[in-house]
Amino acid sequence: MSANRKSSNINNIESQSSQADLLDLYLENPVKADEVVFGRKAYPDRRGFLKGLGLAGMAAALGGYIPFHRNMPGGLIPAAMASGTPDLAIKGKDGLIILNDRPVNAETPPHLLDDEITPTTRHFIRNNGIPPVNVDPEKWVLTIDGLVNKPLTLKISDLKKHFDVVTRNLVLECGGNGRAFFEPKARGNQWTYGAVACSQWTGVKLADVLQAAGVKEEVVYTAHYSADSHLSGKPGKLPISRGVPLAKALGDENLIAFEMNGAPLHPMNGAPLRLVIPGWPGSCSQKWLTRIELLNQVHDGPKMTGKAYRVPNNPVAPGEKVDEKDFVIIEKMPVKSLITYPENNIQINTNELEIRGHAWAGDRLVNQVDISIDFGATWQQAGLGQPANKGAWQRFKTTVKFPKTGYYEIWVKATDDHGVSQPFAIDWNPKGYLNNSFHRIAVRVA
Ligand SMILES: Nc1nc2c(c(=O)[nH]1)N[C@H]1C(S)=C(S)[C@@H](COP(=O)(O)O)O[C@H]1N2
Ligand SMILES: [Mo]
Repeated sequence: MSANRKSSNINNIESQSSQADLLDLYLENPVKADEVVFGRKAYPDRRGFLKGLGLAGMAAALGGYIPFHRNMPGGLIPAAMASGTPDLAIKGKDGLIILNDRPVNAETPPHLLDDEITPTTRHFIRNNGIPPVNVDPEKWVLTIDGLVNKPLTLKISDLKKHFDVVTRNLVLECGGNGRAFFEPKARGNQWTYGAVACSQWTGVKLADVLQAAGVKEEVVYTAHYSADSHLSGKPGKLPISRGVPLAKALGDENLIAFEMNGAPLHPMNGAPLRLVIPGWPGSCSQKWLTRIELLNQVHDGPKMTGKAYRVPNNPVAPGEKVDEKDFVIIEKMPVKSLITYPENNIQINTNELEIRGHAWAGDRLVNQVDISIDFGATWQQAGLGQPANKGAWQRFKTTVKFPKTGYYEIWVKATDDHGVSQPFAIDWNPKGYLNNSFHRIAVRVA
């Protein structure tokens, strides 16, 4: 193929639509997308070259011809895409940083989490497998079974008809949020700060639905099942199936949700139906929910056993090997906070600056938030709001005064209602969970 023909190919592709097509294809069927873009059989060996339509599509998506396209390894996420260029945003998402394309995992930069209610466009995505496609909300069925008096099969319309519908702001945070800062490195998605959100969810209370089915005396744990498929493509193999102790499941804060911020759920956030179990690792909040089973023992589904979503039962030194039997399941998430204004690395010409953000503390309340501009030598207490409801985050706000020009770091530290504060150092664990060390941003005063 001549160079001319190549460039005319690119010109023929209307930039906007091919970006959307390519991204949609990656979201719906990454194997196929890689085949189209990188040539046949890009998976599992991830080799092959960008050519033909794939090259044209990628070039259009990136906004220009790629002179060294022959050097691009199969499956490479272009840096332009990985850095969250708005052009390449996932449909219905805005400004997320893509960490992985298969499965899709994307986090939100802290300054885009400034709203009290996180817009759907900015809610992070954490997928363990491949989301279902062509879901029909009218036909969706949720089964409640296991150790119940009366198994239930409920359509979404039944949920709306037979149960109280409630709306709540609820924090979802991935257990691995902050993993990127572990040293030695922990394997898995390298989340920095933005695998957390507080959207407004509408649905029915999990407790009401379980009570309606009649929880048998011997029940101690739930098991959650969904319609996404395993990366291997093996039929019937589940990417993830977790659960919670019955006492948590019966908490008034948990929802079976069919709306997010007043609209149907985003396809990547579990449409048409999901659990939202605030304060516990996000993995407890099964997306694309099809079934809840009640058990007389701790659930043993994928990502419940071994070291998944577990931490050592005693503190360990960074890098220390820990025996599998010494791990415990993560329950409530620890106290944490995030500066959402200003953005990291800003330069200002005044000596006063408003600082704001959110704080949250698993099943607890946040009692105090402190800010330091001198690397933790002194702290000033910030104003702190109440949560909109149980499970929502709390707004903090304060104004800091800089004594002179120069480089500063703003540090934030929250304390929960049991007097437990965020640590400065990371409590290292082998899988990189529960990093609630201080959030810091840089400010240059000119
Ligand atoms: N069915 C299903 N549910 C799931 C997951 C998944 O991969 N499949 N990921 C879990 C994890 S690990 C997290 S942190 C949250 C993330 O929710 P979000 O993608 O809507 O932000 O969903 C949880 N529910
Ligand atoms: Mo997660």
